[in-house]
Amino acid sequence: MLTTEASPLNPLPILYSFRRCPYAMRARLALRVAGQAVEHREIELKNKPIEMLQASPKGTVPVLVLADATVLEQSLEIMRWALGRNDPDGWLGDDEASRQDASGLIAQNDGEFKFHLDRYKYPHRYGLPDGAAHRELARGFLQQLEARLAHGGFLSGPRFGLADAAIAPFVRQFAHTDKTWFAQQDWPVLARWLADFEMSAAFITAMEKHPVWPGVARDTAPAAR
Ligand SMILES: N[C@@H](CCC(=O)N[C@@H](CS)C(=O)NCC(=O)O)C(=O)O
Repeated sequence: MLTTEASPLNPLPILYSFRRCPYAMRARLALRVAGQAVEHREIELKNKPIEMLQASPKGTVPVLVLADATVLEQSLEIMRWALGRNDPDGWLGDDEASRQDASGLIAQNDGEFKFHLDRYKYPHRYGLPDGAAHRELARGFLQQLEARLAHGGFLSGPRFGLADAAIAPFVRQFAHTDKTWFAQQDWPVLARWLADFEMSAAFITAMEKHPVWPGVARDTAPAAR
Protein backbone atom coordinates (compact mmCIF):
# COMPACT_ATOMS: atom_id res chain seq x y z
CA MET A 1 0.00 0.00 0.00
CA LEU A 2 1.08 3.53 -0.61
CA THR A 3 1.25 6.06 2.13
CA THR A 4 -2.29 7.27 2.39
CA GLU A 5 -2.12 9.47 5.46
CA ALA A 6 -2.83 13.09 4.73
CA SER A 7 -1.06 15.83 6.62
CA PRO A 8 -0.78 19.60 6.21
CA LEU A 9 2.53 19.01 4.42
CA ASN A 10 1.23 16.11 2.41
CA PRO A 11 -2.41 16.73 1.51
CA LEU A 12 -4.32 14.04 -0.36
CA PRO A 13 -5.06 14.45 -4.05
CA ILE A 14 -8.57 15.80 -4.57
CA LEU A 15 -10.91 13.73 -6.73
CA TYR A 16 -13.94 15.43 -8.24
CA SER A 17 -16.31 12.61 -9.08
CA PHE A 18 -19.87 11.71 -9.95
CA ARG A 19 -21.00 8.30 -8.76
CA ARG A 20 -22.83 7.14 -11.89
CA CYS A 21 -20.29 8.42 -14.44
CA PRO A 22 -18.49 5.46 -16.08
CA TYR A 23 -15.35 7.54 -16.62
CA ALA A 24 -15.30 8.45 -12.93
CA MET A 25 -15.97 4.82 -12.04
CA ARG A 26 -12.88 3.61 -13.85
CA ALA A 27 -10.74 6.28 -12.24
CA ARG A 28 -12.05 5.28 -8.80
CA LEU A 29 -11.35 1.60 -9.56
CA ALA A 30 -7.71 2.31 -10.42
CA LEU A 31 -7.20 4.63 -7.45
CA ARG A 32 -8.57 1.94 -5.20
CA VAL A 33 -6.45 -0.93 -6.56
CA ALA A 34 -3.39 1.32 -6.35
CA GLY A 35 -4.19 2.01 -2.68
CA GLN A 36 -4.21 5.71 -3.42
CA ALA A 37 -6.36 7.59 -0.93
CA VAL A 38 -8.02 10.78 -2.15
CA GLU A 39 -10.19 13.52 -0.79
CA HIS A 40 -13.41 12.57 -2.56
CA ARG A 41 -15.55 15.49 -3.68
CA GLU A 42 -18.85 14.25 -5.06
CA ILE A 43 -20.37 16.73 -7.48
CA GLU A 44 -23.64 17.26 -9.32
CA LEU A 45 -23.19 17.61 -13.08
CA LYS A 46 -25.85 20.33 -13.15
CA ASN A 47 -24.21 22.33 -10.38
CA LYS A 48 -20.45 21.97 -10.71
CA PRO A 49 -18.39 23.55 -7.95
CA ILE A 50 -16.36 26.63 -8.87
CA GLU A 51 -13.28 25.00 -7.36
CA MET A 52 -13.49 22.16 -9.89
CA LEU A 53 -14.05 24.50 -12.83
CA GLN A 54 -11.11 26.62 -11.75
CA ALA A 55 -8.89 23.55 -11.77
CA SER A 56 -10.37 22.12 -14.98
CA PRO A 57 -12.47 24.54 -17.03
CA LYS A 58 -13.67 21.86 -19.45
CA GLY A 59 -16.06 20.74 -16.74
CA THR A 60 -16.03 16.94 -16.99
CA VAL A 61 -15.48 14.41 -14.25
CA PRO A 62 -13.29 12.79 -13.11
CA VAL A 63 -10.69 15.42 -12.22
CA LEU A 64 -7.77 14.71 -9.92
CA VAL A 65 -5.87 17.64 -8.41
CA LEU A 66 -2.51 16.61 -6.99
CA ALA A 67 -0.82 18.18 -3.98
CA ASP A 68 1.54 20.13 -6.27
CA ALA A 69 -1.53 21.51 -8.12
CA THR A 70 -1.03 19.29 -11.19
CA VAL A 71 -4.45 18.63 -12.68
CA LEU A 72 -5.30 15.28 -14.31
CA GLU A 73 -8.53 15.76 -16.22
CA GLN A 74 -8.88 12.54 -18.22
CA SER A 75 -10.02 9.31 -16.60
CA LEU A 76 -7.33 7.25 -18.34
CA GLU A 77 -4.67 9.71 -17.25
CA ILE A 78 -5.83 9.27 -13.65
CA MET A 79 -5.83 5.47 -13.99
CA ARG A 80 -2.32 5.42 -15.44
CA TRP A 81 -1.02 7.90 -12.87
CA ALA A 82 -2.34 5.82 -9.95
CA LEU A 83 -1.13 2.51 -11.41
CA GLY A 84 2.22 4.05 -12.34
CA ARG A 85 2.73 4.71 -8.63
CA ASN A 86 1.50 1.34 -7.45
CA ASP A 87 0.20 -1.56 -9.51
CA PRO A 88 -0.03 -4.53 -7.15
CA ASP A 89 -2.34 -6.53 -9.43
CA GLY A 90 -0.37 -5.87 -12.61
CA TRP A 91 -3.18 -3.95 -14.35
CA LEU A 92 -0.77 -2.13 -16.64
CA GLY A 93 0.35 -5.39 -18.26
CA ASP A 94 3.65 -7.18 -18.53
CA ASP A 95 4.93 -5.97 -21.87
CA GLU A 96 4.58 -3.28 -24.48
CA ALA A 97 2.48 -5.46 -26.80
CA SER A 98 -0.17 -6.13 -24.16
CA ARG A 99 -0.17 -2.44 -23.16
CA GLN A 100 -0.76 -1.43 -26.76
CA ASP A 101 -3.46 -4.06 -27.17
CA ALA A 102 -5.27 -2.74 -24.08
CA SER A 103 -4.95 0.86 -25.29
CA GLY A 104 -6.36 -0.04 -28.70
CA LEU A 105 -9.36 -1.77 -27.18
CA ILE A 106 -10.03 1.11 -24.79
CA ALA A 107 -9.87 3.53 -27.73
CA GLN A 108 -12.56 1.49 -29.53
CA ASN A 109 -14.67 1.56 -26.38
CA ASP A 110 -14.29 5.30 -25.87
CA GLY A 111 -14.84 6.02 -29.56
CA GLU A 112 -17.26 3.93 -31.56
CA PHE A 113 -18.86 1.93 -28.74
CA LYS A 114 -19.53 5.01 -26.59
CA PHE A 115 -20.99 6.76 -29.64
CA HIS A 116 -23.54 3.96 -30.11
CA LEU A 117 -24.12 3.53 -26.37
CA ASP A 118 -25.14 7.18 -25.99
CA ARG A 119 -27.59 6.93 -28.89
CA TYR A 120 -29.00 3.61 -27.67
CA LYS A 121 -29.48 4.89 -24.12
CA TYR A 122 -30.62 8.44 -24.85
CA PRO A 123 -32.14 8.41 -28.39
CA HIS A 124 -34.26 11.50 -27.69
CA ARG A 125 -31.12 13.58 -27.07
CA TYR A 126 -30.07 12.81 -30.64
CA GLY A 127 -33.46 13.26 -32.28
CA LEU A 128 -33.91 9.51 -32.74
CA PRO A 129 -37.25 7.72 -32.27
CA ASP A 130 -35.52 4.90 -30.38
CA GLY A 131 -32.10 3.40 -29.85
CA ALA A 132 -32.58 0.10 -31.66
CA ALA A 133 -30.32 0.86 -34.64
CA HIS A 134 -27.44 1.89 -32.39
CA ARG A 135 -27.94 -1.14 -30.18
CA GLU A 136 -27.33 -3.23 -33.29
CA LEU A 137 -24.33 -1.14 -34.31
CA ALA A 138 -22.78 -1.71 -30.87
CA ARG A 139 -23.14 -5.47 -31.20
CA GLY A 140 -19.86 -5.97 -33.10
CA PHE A 141 -17.79 -4.52 -30.26
CA LEU A 142 -19.56 -6.67 -27.67
CA GLN A 143 -19.02 -9.77 -29.79
CA GLN A 144 -15.35 -8.89 -30.00
CA LEU A 145 -15.27 -8.69 -26.19
CA GLU A 146 -17.02 -12.06 -25.95
CA ALA A 147 -14.39 -13.64 -28.23
CA ARG A 148 -11.52 -12.12 -26.27
CA LEU A 149 -12.92 -13.26 -22.93
CA ALA A 150 -13.61 -16.76 -24.23
CA HIS A 151 -10.07 -16.97 -25.54
CA GLY A 152 -7.95 -15.27 -22.92
CA GLY A 153 -9.94 -15.13 -19.67
CA PHE A 154 -9.99 -11.32 -19.57
CA LEU A 155 -10.10 -8.59 -22.16
CA SER A 156 -6.40 -8.18 -22.70
CA GLY A 157 -4.82 -11.27 -21.22
CA PRO A 158 -5.13 -13.86 -18.48
CA ARG A 159 -5.68 -11.36 -15.64
CA PHE A 160 -8.20 -8.59 -14.98
CA GLY A 161 -6.40 -5.43 -16.02
CA LEU A 162 -6.60 -1.88 -17.27
CA ALA A 163 -8.79 -2.75 -20.27
CA ASP A 164 -11.30 -4.63 -18.10
CA ALA A 165 -11.56 -1.81 -15.56
CA ALA A 166 -11.74 0.88 -18.24
CA ILE A 167 -14.41 -0.85 -20.34
CA ALA A 168 -16.63 -2.69 -17.83
CA PRO A 169 -18.45 0.47 -16.58
CA PHE A 170 -19.56 1.18 -20.16
CA VAL A 171 -20.67 -2.39 -20.88
CA ARG A 172 -22.58 -2.22 -17.61
CA GLN A 173 -24.36 0.92 -18.76
CA PHE A 174 -25.22 -0.77 -22.05
CA ALA A 175 -26.49 -3.91 -20.29
CA HIS A 176 -28.61 -1.94 -17.84
CA THR A 177 -30.37 -0.05 -20.62
CA ASP A 178 -32.45 -3.19 -21.29
CA LYS A 179 -31.37 -6.02 -19.02
CA THR A 180 -33.80 -8.53 -20.50
CA TRP A 181 -32.56 -7.94 -24.04
CA PHE A 182 -28.92 -8.10 -22.95
CA ALA A 183 -29.47 -11.42 -21.16
CA GLN A 184 -31.03 -12.93 -24.28
CA GLN A 185 -28.00 -12.32 -26.49
CA ASP A 186 -25.40 -14.91 -27.37
CA TRP A 187 -22.55 -13.59 -25.25
CA PRO A 188 -22.54 -15.82 -22.14
CA VAL A 189 -18.91 -15.20 -21.24
CA LEU A 190 -19.38 -11.44 -21.47
CA ALA A 191 -22.49 -11.65 -19.26
CA ARG A 192 -20.54 -13.68 -16.66
CA TRP A 193 -17.57 -11.27 -16.79
CA LEU A 194 -19.94 -8.35 -16.22
CA ALA A 195 -21.74 -10.10 -13.35
CA ASP A 196 -18.39 -10.94 -11.71
CA PHE A 197 -17.28 -7.33 -12.10
CA GLU A 198 -20.47 -5.99 -10.53
CA MET A 199 -20.08 -8.36 -7.58
CA SER A 200 -16.38 -7.59 -7.07
CA ALA A 201 -15.21 -5.85 -3.92
CA ALA A 202 -13.39 -3.31 -6.11
CA PHE A 203 -16.58 -2.27 -7.89
CA ILE A 204 -18.72 -2.29 -4.75
CA THR A 205 -16.22 -0.04 -2.98
CA ALA A 206 -15.91 2.23 -6.01
CA MET A 207 -19.71 2.67 -5.96
CA GLU A 208 -19.97 3.71 -2.33
CA LYS A 209 -22.19 6.73 -1.88
CA HIS A 210 -20.79 10.10 -0.87
CA PRO A 211 -22.78 13.20 0.04
CA VAL A 212 -22.49 16.03 -2.47
CA TRP A 213 -19.50 18.20 -1.62
CA PRO A 214 -20.82 21.61 -0.61
CA GLY A 215 -17.85 23.60 -1.93
CA VAL A 216 -15.47 25.72 0.07
CA ALA A 217 -16.75 28.95 -1.47
CA ARG A 218 -20.35 28.17 -0.66
CA ASP A 219 -19.39 26.76 2.73
CA THR A 220 -17.95 30.04 3.86
CA ALA A 221 -20.60 32.27 2.29
CA PRO A 222 -23.10 33.86 4.65
CA ALA A 223 -26.33 31.92 4.88
CA ALA A 224 -29.10 33.13 2.60
CA ARG A 225 -31.86 34.98 4.35
N1 LIG B 1 -12.71 12.09 -21.74
C1 LIG B 1 -13.23 12.33 -20.41
C2 LIG B 1 -14.73 12.21 -20.46
C3 LIG B 1 -15.40 12.45 -19.11
C4 LIG B 1 -16.90 12.73 -19.26
O1 LIG B 1 -17.41 12.96 -20.36
N2 LIG B 1 -17.61 12.76 -18.11
C5 LIG B 1 -18.99 13.16 -18.15
C6 LIG B 1 -19.85 12.44 -17.14
S1 LIG B 1 -19.92 10.69 -17.39
C7 LIG B 1 -19.10 14.63 -17.80
O2 LIG B 1 -18.48 15.08 -16.85
N3 LIG B 1 -19.88 15.41 -18.56
C8 LIG B 1 -20.09 16.80 -18.31
C9 LIG B 1 -21.51 17.16 -18.11
O3 LIG B 1 -22.39 16.31 -18.26
O4 LIG B 1 -21.75 18.33 -17.78
C10 LIG B 1 -12.57 11.36 -19.43
O5 LIG B 1 -12.13 10.27 -19.86
O6 LIG B 1 -12.45 11.67 -18.24
